[in-house]
Amino acid sequence: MDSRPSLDERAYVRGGETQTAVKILVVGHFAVGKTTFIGSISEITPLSTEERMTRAGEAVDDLKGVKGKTTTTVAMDFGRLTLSDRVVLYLFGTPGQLRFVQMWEDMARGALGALVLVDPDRLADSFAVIDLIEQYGLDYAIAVNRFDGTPVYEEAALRDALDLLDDTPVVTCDARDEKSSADALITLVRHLLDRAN
Ligand SMILES: Nc1nc2c(ncn2[C@@H]2O[C@H](COP(=O)(O)OP(=O)(O)O)[C@@H](O)[C@H]2O)c(=O)[nH]1
Ligand SMILES: [Mg+2]
Repeated sequence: MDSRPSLDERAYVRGGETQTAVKILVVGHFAVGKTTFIGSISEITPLSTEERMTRAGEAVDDLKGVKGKTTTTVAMDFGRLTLSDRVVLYLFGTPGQLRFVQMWEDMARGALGALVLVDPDRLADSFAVIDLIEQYGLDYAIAVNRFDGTPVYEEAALRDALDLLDDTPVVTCDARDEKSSADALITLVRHLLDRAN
C-alpha cells in the first residue's frame, strides 16, 4: 500500500511564498512522551485532548512503571513546527492504546511519515505501534525518549529487539527539550526526503 502524496500535491501558498505542509505522526505507546514531545516543540499552543484518568481506565491503561502520570490523551495532540521558509510540519500525536486503532485510518491519511517514540525500558510495548505504522506503509524513524534513570541501551540490541531495517534512523531524545525534539524530527524528515528521492 502506497498512498503517500508527493510533496508537490500538498504545497500551498501563504504570504506570497510557497510553503510545503508536511503531515507527520508522532506515535508511541501509552506514556512514552507524545504529549510532552509535541508540547515542547510546537510553535502554536498545542491542541491536546488530555483527560484525567479515571478509575474506569485503570484496567485498560497500564500504569506499571509510569510514575506521576495522572492524565491520558483521549484523542490526539496537534502541533506545528516551521522547519524552514519552505517546510512546515504539522504534528499529529496519535494514541498508542490499541483501542484507538480505528483512528489510525484517518490519522495515516496524507501523512508523509512517523516518528515512533520508544521507551527503552518498555521495548515490547512498542511492537504493536511499529506493526501499525508498517501496516499503513509509513516510513518512520525511532526516537528513544530518555527518561531519568533509564538504562543506557546498545543501539544494535535495540535495532535487533525492534527488528528494524538497517536504514531506519534511531536517535535519542528528551521529549521535554525543544532542541532535542527538533533534532529528532529533522532526522526523520531527512530520512523521508531520502526515501522520496
Ligand atoms: N524524565 C522524563 N520524563 C518524561 C519525558 N517525557 C515524558 N515524560 C513524563 O512521562 C509522562 C508521560 O508523558 P506523556 O507526554 O503524557 O505521554 P503520552 O501518553 O505518550 O502522551 C509524563 O509524566 C511526562 O512528564 C522525558 O524525556 N524524561
Ligand atoms: Mg498523551
